[in-house]
Amino acid sequence: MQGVRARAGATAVACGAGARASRPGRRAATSCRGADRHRDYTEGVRPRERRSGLVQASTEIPSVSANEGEGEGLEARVAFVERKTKETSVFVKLDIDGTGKCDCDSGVPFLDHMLDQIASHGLFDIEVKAEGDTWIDDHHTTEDIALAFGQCLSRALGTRAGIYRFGDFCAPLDEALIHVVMDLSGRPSCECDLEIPSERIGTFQTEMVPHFFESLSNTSGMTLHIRQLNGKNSHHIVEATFKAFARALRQACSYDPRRKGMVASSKGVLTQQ
Ligand SMILES: [Mn+2]
Repeated sequence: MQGVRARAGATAVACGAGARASRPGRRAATSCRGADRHRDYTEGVRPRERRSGLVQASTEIPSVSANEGEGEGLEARVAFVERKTKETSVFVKLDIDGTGKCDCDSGVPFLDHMLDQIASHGLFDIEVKAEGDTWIDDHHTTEDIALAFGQCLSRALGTRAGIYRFGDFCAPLDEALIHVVMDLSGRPSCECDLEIPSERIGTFQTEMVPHFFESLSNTSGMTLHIRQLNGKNSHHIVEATFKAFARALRQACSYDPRRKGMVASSKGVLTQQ
């Protein structure tokens, strides 16, 4: 059987909104708003959900004082995005500091199973409702959910001040062993090196796995490396990839108490302004 060797570089997304990445420079204009300290280390968080304007990305630079009193002026790291094109209608909501709840009805059953892995192992709350042109195939729906998820992540992270920024996790699933390394650098880049033996898992085309991650990387401003260290079973390989991604993302998003709310960058910014 012909293996799918997917080495994903930057791929221009097919159509639509201005918030999508453009090919040159592989940089997406994502927005950054709001505060960003981890709820676990604070009290009195004031939840506020940010609504995405899908087309315009805000260039507003938040004025967040890292030394504000603990629990004052902080916001929940929650965002949602609604995205409509002629191909799909997608709603994605993400709470970074969630409890692992997944309420996903993407119309692509295997993708729901994988989103459940992200929520469960990343301890994120994820809601996805999508209606897409799945009578053609799962491509547009999978891609657009990934784009919206990346946008949600970027918005929920705000300035990215105080977070660890880097994440690194290696997840086994039986014989499969997948290593995921990421940097929430603001720089979209995805190297996905998976050898998935079968072309489909159920009805899901396995070539959509690297495409999912490169789309997510583009709109979230994430540098992402995925390496398959071992694996024979396609379901195991893909599921271990999503588990490792979830744990690495949880690590990268977590608040580093030693950072004291400062941005983990010698340059001073982690956003794409
Ligand atoms: Mn499974």
